Amino acid sequence: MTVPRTRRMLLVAAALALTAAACGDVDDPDVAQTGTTAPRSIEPPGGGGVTIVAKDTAFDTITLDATVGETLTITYDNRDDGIAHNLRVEGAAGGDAKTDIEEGPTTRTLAVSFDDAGEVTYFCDVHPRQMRGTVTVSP
Ligand SMILES: [Cu+2]
Repeated sequence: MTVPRTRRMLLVAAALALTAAACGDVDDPDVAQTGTTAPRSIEPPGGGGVTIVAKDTAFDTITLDATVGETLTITYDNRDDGIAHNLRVEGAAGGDAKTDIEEGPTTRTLAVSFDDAGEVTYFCDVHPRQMRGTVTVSP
């Protein structure tokens, strides 16, 4: 007699635990919602975005991917204090796309698109040997 009774109590305890867990699940979304702020996004709507950091007269990113006809938005972050850099992307639709040559720190955005598949080069006009990379444009 004592064994079934113990089992029954364990079942009741288990059921209570499940109920408590279920209540916790119901409460969680409310807690998450009250703690959630408005979504923030630095990405422009509808376009792919990448960041290139210029530091110590070098790019941190030397390969990029793009697709013909799609806009690639590049955030160019020159972190070299007092050193002038820019970003020029050769072979973009309508001619080279480039930012102004400016001393850092400065951040600029460059939106580029490509009419043809293949590989194109990007570089800094001031330091074209040290600071350069390749965009692979897919059809
Ligand atoms: Cu440079």
